[in-house]
Amino acid sequence: MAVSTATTPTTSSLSFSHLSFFQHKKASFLCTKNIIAKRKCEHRGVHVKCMVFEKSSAAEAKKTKRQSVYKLQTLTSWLLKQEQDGIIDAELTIVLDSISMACKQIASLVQRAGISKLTGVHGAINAHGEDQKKLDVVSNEVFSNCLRASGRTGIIASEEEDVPVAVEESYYGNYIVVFDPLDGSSNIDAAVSTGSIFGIYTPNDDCLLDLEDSTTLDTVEQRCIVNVCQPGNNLLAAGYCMYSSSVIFVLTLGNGVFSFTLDPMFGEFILTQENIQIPKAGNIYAFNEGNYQLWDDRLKKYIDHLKDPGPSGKPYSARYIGSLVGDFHRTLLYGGIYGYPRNKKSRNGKLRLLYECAPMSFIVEQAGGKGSDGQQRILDIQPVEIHQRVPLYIGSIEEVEKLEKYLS
Ligand code: AHM
Ligand code: MG
Repeated sequence: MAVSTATTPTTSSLSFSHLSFFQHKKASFLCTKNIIAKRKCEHRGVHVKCMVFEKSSAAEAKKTKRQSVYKLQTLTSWLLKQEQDGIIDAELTIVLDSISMACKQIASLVQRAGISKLTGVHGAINAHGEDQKKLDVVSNEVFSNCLRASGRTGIIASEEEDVPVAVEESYYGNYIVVFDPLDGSSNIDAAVSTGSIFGIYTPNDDCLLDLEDSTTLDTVEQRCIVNVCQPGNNLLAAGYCMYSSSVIFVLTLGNGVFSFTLDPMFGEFILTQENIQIPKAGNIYAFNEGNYQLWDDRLKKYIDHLKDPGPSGKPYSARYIGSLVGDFHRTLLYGGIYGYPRNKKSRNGKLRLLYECAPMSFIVEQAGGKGSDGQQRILDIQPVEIHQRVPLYIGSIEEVEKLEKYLS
């Protein structure tokens, strides 16, 4: 029951079902059913109280609809709900929970990198001949430790390991996790956005692979490689965690895309966006245009077209962080296209199919977008090696299709 005093008539625009009033001095009012308190309790220079009753059924409905502002859905409780609904099993829930734990730890390491002297290079070179940053190495260890401790992961394949690693038999689990523990690590020392990317598969013994040089691999490694080399179509789950002004964990289990923001007050990921849909088109493009002269002429034409103001007088906007997770996250929310093309120097571009392009393509498709290598769907590509690179064009469906037309 709400009570208002007519000497200062309420400015509420709520409609009430009954109004009654008390007259303190002689006056006359209009107070009728289903009217707005301010308008109808006309005050004619005297003190009046209007007592307002809400219709009981409407009040009940309001009560049941109203959600407590203190009710938050954590990633853990959301995962348990997915398990209850039969979307994932208990094992996968544990694997995903352990990944979120790794991300929280990496977020804290990234944020404190300067303080903990974790900036700069580690001194080693990874499987791709690239200098490993200290945080690349540490993040890989954190990710691997969390997955091992989950006891539900059989094989892990990381950007930072030469070959997939079989988790010790005592901990043997079903799931295969592929990941890039810290993508965009060249941005770390400048405290610019970075992220972790992951994909989860079940073992697939039918996966065919040309193991010509298997003489150098022991049987465990062979089993790992065969199992890990699966097309993105087989992904059960994929996600990324962005370490930026907010720490954001984005996940798909194949039934839409959900986003969770790390609440620094109590260290939990909180559900902040459900069923994210990427805009069908968007006028932002993210390419490293420093490579323009190394690109194919058809791609150059496409980029020139984006820069052409055309009849609308408005060219596309260029945004490039140089961190796939950051560039992808913006594209997912605002629309547009992200591309890492092949060029004269790197025939297959730079990004890795298994743990960068495939998980991101699974996410974008779940959000209604598209991931392509320029000719074919990324999720259809059968990997032939763990660290295989492919060109990537990803984002709004209309933008990726327009690019494919230019390249065809
Ligand atoms: P990394 O996995 O070694 O960090 O490399 C991947 C990163 C992507 O995050 C980013 O989009 C791209 O490399 C940037 O490359 P470039 O500096 O050539 O534009
Ligand atoms: Mg990477």
